[in-house]
Formats: sequence, structure tokens, C-alpha cells
Amino acid sequence: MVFNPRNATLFVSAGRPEQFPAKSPPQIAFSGRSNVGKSSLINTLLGLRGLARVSSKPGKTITINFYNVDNKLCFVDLPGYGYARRPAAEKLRWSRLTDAYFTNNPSIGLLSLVLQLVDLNTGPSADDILMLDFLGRSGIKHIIVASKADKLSKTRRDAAIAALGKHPVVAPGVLVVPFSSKSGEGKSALLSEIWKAAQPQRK
Ligand SMILES: Nc1nc2c(ncn2[C@@H]2O[C@H](COP(=O)(O)OP(=O)(O)O)[C@@H](O)[C@H]2O)c(=O)[nH]1
Ligand SMILES: [Mg+2]
Repeated sequence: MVFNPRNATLFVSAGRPEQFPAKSPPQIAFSGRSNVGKSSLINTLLGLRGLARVSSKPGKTITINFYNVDNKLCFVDLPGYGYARRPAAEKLRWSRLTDAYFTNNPSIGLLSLVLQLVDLNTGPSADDILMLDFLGRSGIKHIIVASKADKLSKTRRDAAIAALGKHPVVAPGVLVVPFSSKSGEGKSALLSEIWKAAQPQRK
């Protein structure tokens, strides 16, 4: 690896679109429903415990967090979605902020790759399907991280990975990478995809 994942710091926590950084290294965004394992994934990739807070409760404030990774990459931690008990006002804040990031962001050219997490154990939720459909139409390069892969037996797991890859909302050629923050499975494959995706923008 040509970058040091441990050299990571939070440099912007944006609650409003005006706070999105205008300049950054190539951005790698992490998207998924609350509790899918997004913080655990970020911590596993960066080899740091507790950088992105791991919690089973919904976050209190809705922000998009930008991490500078060794001055070579920018990890973008998008707010989790899909908590049924969230008040409507909070859902609106989520969609305004996320929407602004993807569709009304002057710096969208910085985005190199989206890692879309889907819980392998439960399969895609209705919101995951909306997100995958959006990504497929947008032309934004994305891969699917099949999280919590350690929870499934070998047989169930192979079937679930195949089903995910063949799901009608998943664009052809989209990579599905099984991942577990418990075993570290998938970590090196994801780091190399991330690094590869960031290359075209690097001079
Ligand atoms: N078995 C298993 N549990 C996981 C894994 N990743 C996260 N979890 C658990 O799932 C819950 C939510 O994880 P978190 O990373 O906070 O999810 P986030 O809300 O998407 O950021 C926590 O209780 C984690 O311990 C994994 O790979 N395997
Ligand atoms: Mg989290």
C-alpha cells in the first residue's frame, strides 16, 4: 500500500452543504443504513479503534464527516439511514444533506468511489435498494461491501453473495466484496480497490 492508513484525522464535520470541503485528496465515500457496520469498516480499514464512533444507537447529529487519510485520500463518512423510529425532521435533514453531497456539490469531481454497505445477513433493505438504484443511474463508481460476513455459514454466505450480485438493482460489473470487521476478511481487497479508484485523479 502506498499510503499509511493509520495517518488519519477528521478534518471537516459538515452539518450543512456549505461546509463541504472545496479541496481534498480523492474522496472515498461510505454509505449504508444505520447499524450496517460502517464505522467498524472505517476503523478496520484505518487500523484505528474508535476514530469513527462504533455504536448501535442512531447518531445524535446528522453530519458528513471528512477524514484526511495520509494526505492522499479523503474518507467521507455519510450519515446512516433507515432508522424507522427517527423523527421525520431528522429524515429530512438526512436526505437534504446526502442529496446535496451527491447532486448539488460543486466538489463532486473529487468523489472517486462509493462503498455501499449492505448487511449480508439480512440482504438489501428498501432504502439500500433506493441507494443502489441511485448509484447505478448516477454513473458514480461504486462497489458493494457485504458486511457482517462472519455471521453466515459457508453455504448461506455463498448464496447470499451470489444473490446480491444478481439483484436487479445492482448494475452489471459492480463488485461485491464480503467483509467482516471481526475477522478482517475483505480488508486488503477493499484497500486495494480504494487505492485503484483514487489513481486517475492523482498526478
Ligand atoms: N458480527 C459482526 N458484527 C459487526 C460487524 N461490523 C459491525 N458489527 C456490529 O454491528 C453494530 C453496528 O456497527 P457500527 O460499525 O457502529 O455500524 P454503523 O451504525 O453502520 O456505523 C455493532 O454492534 C458492531 O459491533 C461485523 O463485521 N460482524
Ligand atoms: Mg456509525
